[in-house]
Amino acid sequence: MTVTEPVRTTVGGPELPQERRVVTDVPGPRSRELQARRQDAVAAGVASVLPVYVTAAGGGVLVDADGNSFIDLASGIGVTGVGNASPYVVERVHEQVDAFTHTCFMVAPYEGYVQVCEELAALTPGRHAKKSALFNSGAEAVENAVKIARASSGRDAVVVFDHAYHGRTNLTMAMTAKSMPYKHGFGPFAAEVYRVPMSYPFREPAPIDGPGAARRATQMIEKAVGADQVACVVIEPIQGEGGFVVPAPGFLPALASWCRENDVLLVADEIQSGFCRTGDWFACDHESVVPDLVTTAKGIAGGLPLAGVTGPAEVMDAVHVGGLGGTYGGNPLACAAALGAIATMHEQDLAARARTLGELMLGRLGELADRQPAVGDVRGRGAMVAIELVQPGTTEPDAALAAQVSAACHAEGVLTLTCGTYGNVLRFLPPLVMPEDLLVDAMDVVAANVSAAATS
Ligand code: PLZ
Repeated sequence: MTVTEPVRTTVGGPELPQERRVVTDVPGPRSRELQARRQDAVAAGVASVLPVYVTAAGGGVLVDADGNSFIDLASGIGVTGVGNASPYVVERVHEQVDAFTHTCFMVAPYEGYVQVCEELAALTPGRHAKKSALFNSGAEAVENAVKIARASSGRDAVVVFDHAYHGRTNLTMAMTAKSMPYKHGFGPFAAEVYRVPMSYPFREPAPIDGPGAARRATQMIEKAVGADQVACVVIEPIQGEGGFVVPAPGFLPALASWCRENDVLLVADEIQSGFCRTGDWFACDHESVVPDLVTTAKGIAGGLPLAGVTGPAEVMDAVHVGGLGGTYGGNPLACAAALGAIATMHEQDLAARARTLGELMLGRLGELADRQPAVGDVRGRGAMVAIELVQPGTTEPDAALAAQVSAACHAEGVLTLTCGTYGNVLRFLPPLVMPEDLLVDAMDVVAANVSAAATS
């Protein structure tokens, strides 16, 4: 194939044609050219799921350098819930970039940072007095939540769960469960991190309800760590990278009660599940769980790097003055983007949109599971949905099938992601502004490819 001039779509956002369109091989010639340049310039350790080079994105699509238009079931790993180049985000960032780009909040502050903290206090679970600190990435937020928990409790131990993902920095690698690719060869890891069993209904060896699974975890904490040694229990209310694991009902409330009884801070890592993704502002809201600290990132700012830790004023203020911060944390452009994104979530009621998209996906995928025994489980909440692929009639993971289906979807113009400790989960994280007909089309492509690959 000769290298053709790219279709130059420089303006993205919701006005982009909302369609699946594959006009070249995937990746096409322009993307392959860029991929060759990348191979010489970009470290091999940084991988890409689908090496098509994006030129514009918006609504439910990504457009690449060859003019292909992909249905986006990734949202940049759960980031662009409001869509790419979302109008209020673009507007606010434009205004901010014209005014000033950076001062460092620790040097000379600005209103946007304060406003984002006010929003976080209002939106996160619980009506108590709350304060926040802002950072650049999810991992950095988790690190800081642990710092705050340790400073306020005077204790060292951090409890995390099987299948957890909390980041790639040294402390958060220790907190993350999966070795390859996140931890392999990168140790030694931070001390005083203890892992206990998660509630993972599909993979329980014997039936156990939510409170029972919580007791299993807290008994292990009491035996192996000692409750009075624990600064915090950190949990993703719905696990992300670990496989979109939704704990059994009652698990999170029982865990929260144990934490309260033992003066242990409960940290909800809502980095992937937060900001309307699961059909409410936060995944904890579904069972009315009020965590002590909440970590946020990803969906908060429509694609600009921003993260936060929010918690009770007295816990947050236990850290000495100057103990928290960083050069870029709460950068003015990122704060402007967050205020635009949050306004969009309110105005378009994206939590309701997430529920609608979720019902649509669960419906379609449920029908697929009924006729396809390779689909062992269909689960999720709101627009955070996944299927787990297995050897039919067992719970034996089939990672090869997940990879094969994902590649086939990519070739047909649907950007899917895999995840899970066993790599056998296909997960779906559409932008919450995705048109429904486009999502139906994407689900049909997924279903057809699961059926084709499972019976081949
Ligand atoms: N906590 C729950 O989902 C990021 C990671 C992708 P950062 N998940 C996507 C990858 O392979 O690096 C995540 C998360 C939860 C923390 C994080 C970390 O957030 O912004 O990637 O540091």
